[in-house]
Amino acid sequence: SDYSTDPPRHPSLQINSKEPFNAEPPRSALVSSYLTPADLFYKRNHGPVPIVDDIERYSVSLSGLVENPKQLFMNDIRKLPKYNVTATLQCAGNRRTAMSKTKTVKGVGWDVSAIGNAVWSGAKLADLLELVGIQKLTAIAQFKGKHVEFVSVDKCKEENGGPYKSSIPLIQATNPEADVLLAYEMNGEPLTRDHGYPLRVVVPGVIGARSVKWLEAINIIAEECQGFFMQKDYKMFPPSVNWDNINWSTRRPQMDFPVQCVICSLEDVSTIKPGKVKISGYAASGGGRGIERVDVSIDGGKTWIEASRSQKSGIPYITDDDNSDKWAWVLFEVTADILHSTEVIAKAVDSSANVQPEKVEDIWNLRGILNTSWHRIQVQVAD
Ligand code: MTE
Ligand code: MO
Repeated sequence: SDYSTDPPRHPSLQINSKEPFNAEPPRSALVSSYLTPADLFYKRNHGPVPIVDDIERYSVSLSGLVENPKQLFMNDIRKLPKYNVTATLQCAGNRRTAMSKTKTVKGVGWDVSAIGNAVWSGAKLADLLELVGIQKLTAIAQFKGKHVEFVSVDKCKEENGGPYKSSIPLIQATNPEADVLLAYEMNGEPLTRDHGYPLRVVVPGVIGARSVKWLEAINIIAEECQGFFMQKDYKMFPPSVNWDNINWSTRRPQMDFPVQCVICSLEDVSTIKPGKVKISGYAASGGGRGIERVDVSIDGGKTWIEASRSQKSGIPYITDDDNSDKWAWVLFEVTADILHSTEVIAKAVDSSANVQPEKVEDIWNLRGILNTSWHRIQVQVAD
C-alpha cells in the first residue's frame, strides 16, 4: 500500500494518524457554519485513498440474493431521482481521547471533531434495489435477517489487504424514509477523493463506519456482513470486558449513534477574562431522533440554562421538503456571565427523551467508542 497518491489536505486539520490519514478540524470550525465544508470535514480512512479516474468505466455491481444481478454505471445512477439529504456523519470514535483518561483504550485518538454535517446528494438505495426486483417495504417477512453489504475498492490491513466493507439490514435499505443514499455530491459539489469519490453510501443516523466510501459492490446477503469492521470492531462492550476476556460474537455491531453534545467555542481548559462568554457547540442524535433540548451549566452542574438551537437557513441548493433536518445536528448557543473559575458543561436531550451519561467512567469500553458523556470544560478566570 502506498500513500504517496493521497490527495492534498487543508493545513488546519489536526492529524491523528498520517498513514492511513485520519484528521479532524479545529473545534471552532464546526460552529462557524451549519454545513461543514468538505475540506474541513473529518477524514477517517483505513488505507490509502483509491484513485478512480476512469469515471466512464466506473461501475457498481448489484448482486447476491437477487434474481438478475446488474452492473450500474454512474450514468445509470444519475438517471435515478436525485435526493438531497442533510445528515450528520459521526465516527463512533469521536471523543475517544477523553475516554483514555479513565483507562487507555485502543484506536485512533480523536478529540471532539470526528463529526460533520453536510448535504449529501444522490440516488436512494431503495430506488436502486428496485432495479434488481427488490420492492420497497414489501414482503417484510421475506427480508428478515437479510442485509445489504457495501464493498469498497480500498485496501485495509484489518481486512488483510482486502477492501473495507460493512452492511445494513435490508429492511432499512428498502425503506425510502430511512434516506439511505448512494451519494455523488457533498454540499452541492462532486465528492472529493477523501470522502469517497465518485460514489459513497450515506446511512443517516448511523455511525460513520457503515457509510462506505468508494463503493464498488452491493450484495444482498442472508445475514450481516462478516467483515472485520462489522464483527471485530465498532461494538460496544461493558467496562468489565478487556482484551483477554473479549468475545466479539456476544455483541451486535453498533448502528444508530446515541445522543451527543459538545461545546466547540472553548478548548477543554480555557482562560478567559471575567464577563460575558459565548458558549456554542453541536448536538446530534442517531436514528432520526431530533434534538429536543440542550442544557448548559456554568456552575459545574448545579444549575442549568437552556441553550437556543438552530438548523439550516437559506441554503440555496436544498430544495427538498426534508423533514426539517431530522438526520442533522443542531448548533446551540448560550451567552453567560462567568466571573469565577468554574466547570462549564453541556448536555442534550433527544426527541425520545434519551439523555447523556454524566461520567465517561460509566461507559468506558476497550475500543473507546461512543463517548457521549457530558462535555466538560474547565474555565479559568484571569483577573
Ligand atoms: N469506507 C471505506 N471504503 N474505507 C474506510 O476506511 N471509513 C469509515 C467510513 N467509510 C471508511 C469508509 C468510517 S470508520 C467513517 S467514520 C467514515 O467513513 C468517515 O467518512 P469521512 O472520511 O468521509 O468523514
Ligand atoms: Mo469511524
